[in-house]
Amino acid sequence: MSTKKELELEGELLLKEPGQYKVILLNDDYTSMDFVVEVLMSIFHKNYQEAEQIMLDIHRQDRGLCGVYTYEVAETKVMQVSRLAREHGYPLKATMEEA
Ligand code: TYC
Repeated sequence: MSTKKELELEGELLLKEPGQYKVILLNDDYTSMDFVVEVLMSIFHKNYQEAEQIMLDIHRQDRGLCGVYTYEVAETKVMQVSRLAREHGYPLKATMEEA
């Protein structure tokens, strides 16, 4: 059982600290490696070396962390990935999960 004080503190924390969400990029057999590097640089603000490393990790391990953001920012990045991929004819997908 939580005391009134504990519930109040919990409520304050929930108000003050928005949840953090991981944006994960998924591997597939069709998206080009160069395009994934471009996505990581343009949407997730990685430099070329970081982007290439993350892309290779995803290629080998099937998924990879692109960044941790608030819910709305994470949701926007997931949508930007699917839009850019669709525009270029690639099936690349990103998902988000609670950090
Ligand atoms: N597996 C892809 C290929 O061999 C490259 C790739 C890497 C695709 C990362 C998606 O999130 C991805 N062309």
